[in-house]
Formats: sequence, C-alpha cells, structure tokens
Amino acid sequence: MAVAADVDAQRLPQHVAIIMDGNGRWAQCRGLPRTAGHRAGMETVRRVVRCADDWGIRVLTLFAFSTENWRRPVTEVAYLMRLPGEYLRSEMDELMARGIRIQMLGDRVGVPALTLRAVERGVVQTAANPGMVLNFAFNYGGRAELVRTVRSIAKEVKNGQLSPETIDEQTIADHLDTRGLPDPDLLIRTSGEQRLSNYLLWQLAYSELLFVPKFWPDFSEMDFEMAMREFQHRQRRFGGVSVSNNG
Ligand code: V0D
Repeated sequence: MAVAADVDAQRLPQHVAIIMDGNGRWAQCRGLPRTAGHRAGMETVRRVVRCADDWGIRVLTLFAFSTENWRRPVTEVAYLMRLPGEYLRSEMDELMARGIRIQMLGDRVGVPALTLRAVERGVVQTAANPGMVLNFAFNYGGRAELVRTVRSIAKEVKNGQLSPETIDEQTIADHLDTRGLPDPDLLIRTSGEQRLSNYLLWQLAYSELLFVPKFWPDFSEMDFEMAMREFQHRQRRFGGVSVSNNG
C-alpha cells in the first residue's frame, strides 16, 4: 500500500510501538481455541510489518510476549514459543528483500533454547540490513528492563568505567534494550484496554497513545493508515506549541 496523497510524509512517526492485544478474546468470541487467535494474530503481524515498511516507518516494535505471560496455561505457552521460528521461516525471504532488520527486546534468560535459537538466527541473518528495524519485545517487562539497565550501569561504575556524577538520561537510554533507537513517537494498543501494562516504561515518556477498540487479528492496513492520520492530526494541533514527538 502506498502512502496516501493527503498524508504528509514529513510528519509520520519514526518509531511505532504496538501492544497486540485481544488475540485470545478474538478466538473465544468465535468459539475457537485461544491458539487460533495467536495464529490469526501472526497473520496480522505479517500484514502490519509490510504496511509499516511501505509507509517508510523506521522502527516498528511489537509486544509479542510479556514476562507476565508465563502464567498462562502451559499448552498455550508451548504453542506461542513455536511462533517466532514459524514466522521467521515463512517471512525471511521477504524480510531480506525489504532489508528489514530484526532485533529482540527483553530478557533472553528464561526463553526456551529452541525459541531463542530461532530468534537469534533471525537477528544474525538480518543484522546487516539497512531498512526498517523490527523489534520483537519478547519475555519483556519494562521494570525488568530497568533493573537490567541499572545493573549494567552499576557494573561499569564498579569497574571504574563510569563515575556516578556523569550518569544522565543519555547514560540510561544507552543501556536500555532499545539503545541506539529513537523513542516511540506513537504507541498503538488494540482491544480497547487503556493501560501500558509494563511496556517500554522509559521510552514512552513523550509518546502519543492511541487505543483502538478492535482485537489485534482484526487490525487492518486501513487501521494503520487511520493511526498515521491521527498522529498527524495531533502533531498539527500541538505543533509549535509543545515539544516535538521525540521529546
Ligand atoms: C502471538 C500476536 C510473531 C501476539 C502476534 C512467542 C501473540 C502473534 C512473533 C515473533 C506471537 C517473535 C520473535 C521473532 C519473530 C516473530 C511472535 C510471540 C507471539 C511470542 F523474532 N508473532 N508472535 N512471538 N504472536
């Protein structure tokens, strides 16, 4: 899909983050098992990745699995853990053709070895790609990320590489899983819940928040376009008065 003519390509978000909520409920509403919702959700990931790349988005971050999701039934978790490998197997050719680079946010410790191997392979295979960064937040929690960040900074202080007086916001940004990436300009959460749910707590400080009352499997290219329009609207209304969307 091409960028619509009446959308200002100069005022698009650089970084879009999405909480892909409502997959289980989408399935339950249809009398299907929750796993069918996750499968349908993965189809939406395929479409939205294409769509975001076509719009020229520089970074797309998808909340795939939170540190809290381990509390779900073991059969559901086992099913979810196969999805990264499956996604990468089916999409790798297109990701390479588009020059998309995969990264993972979250704690690698605790991810099943087979799943981690699949993700790491995807990260390595696409590491030199020059295009859109596709972040999968996986075994991710915002507070846990901040704990890992503080630990790595503390280690550098202990080693004498860093002195406490020089620690500033940039130091923290440079130690997060998102180091080197701009903060999200726009967060989209589907399914109508209006919470952050421990997602990117530091990085979302200045982001526009958009809550879409649709289950993730029903989120379409048109919904993505509407999100882009809504973002531009907010920029126009506040442009020149408030800080830019990058803080
Ligand atoms: C299920 C909706 C892609 C949310 C989307 C294990 C729930 C489909 C990935 C994926 C999931 C992750 C890493 C990677 C490549 C792909 C994925 C999970 C769930 C959690 F490198 N979809 N997807 N991972 N769902």
